[in-house]
Amino acid sequence: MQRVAEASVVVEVLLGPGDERSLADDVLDGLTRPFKELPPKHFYDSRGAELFDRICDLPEYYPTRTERAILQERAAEIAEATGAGELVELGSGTAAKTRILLRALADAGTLRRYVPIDVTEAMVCDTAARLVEELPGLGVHGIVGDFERHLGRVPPPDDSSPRIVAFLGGTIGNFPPGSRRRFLRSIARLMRPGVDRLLLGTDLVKEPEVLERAYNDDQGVTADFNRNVLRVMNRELGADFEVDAFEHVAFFDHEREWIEMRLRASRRMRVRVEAVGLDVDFAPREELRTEISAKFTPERLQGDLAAAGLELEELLTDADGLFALSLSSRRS
Ligand code: SAH
Ligand code: AVI
Repeated sequence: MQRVAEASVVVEVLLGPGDERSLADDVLDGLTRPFKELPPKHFYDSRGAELFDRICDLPEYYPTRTERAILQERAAEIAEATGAGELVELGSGTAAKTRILLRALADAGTLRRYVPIDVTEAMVCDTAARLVEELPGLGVHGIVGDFERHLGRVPPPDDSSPRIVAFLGGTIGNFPPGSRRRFLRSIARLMRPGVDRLLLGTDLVKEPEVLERAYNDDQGVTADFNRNVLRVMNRELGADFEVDAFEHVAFFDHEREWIEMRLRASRRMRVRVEAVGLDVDFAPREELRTEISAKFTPERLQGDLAAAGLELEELLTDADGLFALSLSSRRS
């Protein structure tokens, strides 16, 4: 397949000012429960995205460098096995690791289009602009949207060449188990049986000390990232959270095999969330769950994929078995 001659960038913005509604709904739902909880997508305003970038470079946070190393070693093989002309990426962020695969697909002469989807607008726009410079002839169709709501807006494949849907970084682990399988099923709907592949990054179960260190770094960057959701609510919903009055907590839940991040109130507090007319009471040491990050065994991964109508074809891991990239296809 030939690369197109002229580069093109389209960015569709599906999130607007009214979209604090989704934050408002999540706050109304999650902060009025007996055990308070918020979904992790609200970490990622531009400051949250920068903090996540810093997390990726921390010595304690092994997933990013490990996944990058697997990609560096296996990208050419993935390019050959898939022959992909299009890469759709969910939660694309800065696409730092994705570039490795995009280059391999470009080197193989098959790459035409990249479709990144992320909630952070600046990230989608910057990444799109940079990639068309770096990879002459590449078309980018960026989507600023919520992958839980907007997968239906992913453009259909524009020719018969295979598509890779990439979901990297272990972000699938941030879904609770039931919705994780439902989400995988909606990803499968983007794929043509026998043609397209899912490239999924999953963090693997390992010694709890290694896992807990990755979410409790010495510099406190993860703590700052965790507290960022309070800043987002203050700005977007006129809330008056006292950010420093909440302590970062991250621990491995051995039974569920996931890392759980929480924010613990240092004392009794009443917080006003003006935009939704809500007063939220925190008891001393009361915790608000902000993220789960599930860790996988190959069996759990295979089970989740199978439940979504996907068939695991290849499991690529590093020598220490820290992280896995898998290639799956949709069952016909
Ligand atoms: N894929 C990158 C980034 C992972 S961080 C990597 O592997 O390093 C998770 C990314 O998903 C962030 O860029 C965040 O903005 C995005 N994200 C989180 N929830 C999202 C949602 N519901 N819809 C779209 N993007 C989301
Ligand atoms: C994006 N996601 C896979 C990260 C994780 O490890 O679950 C988010 C993160 N939370 C704390 N550190 C990094």
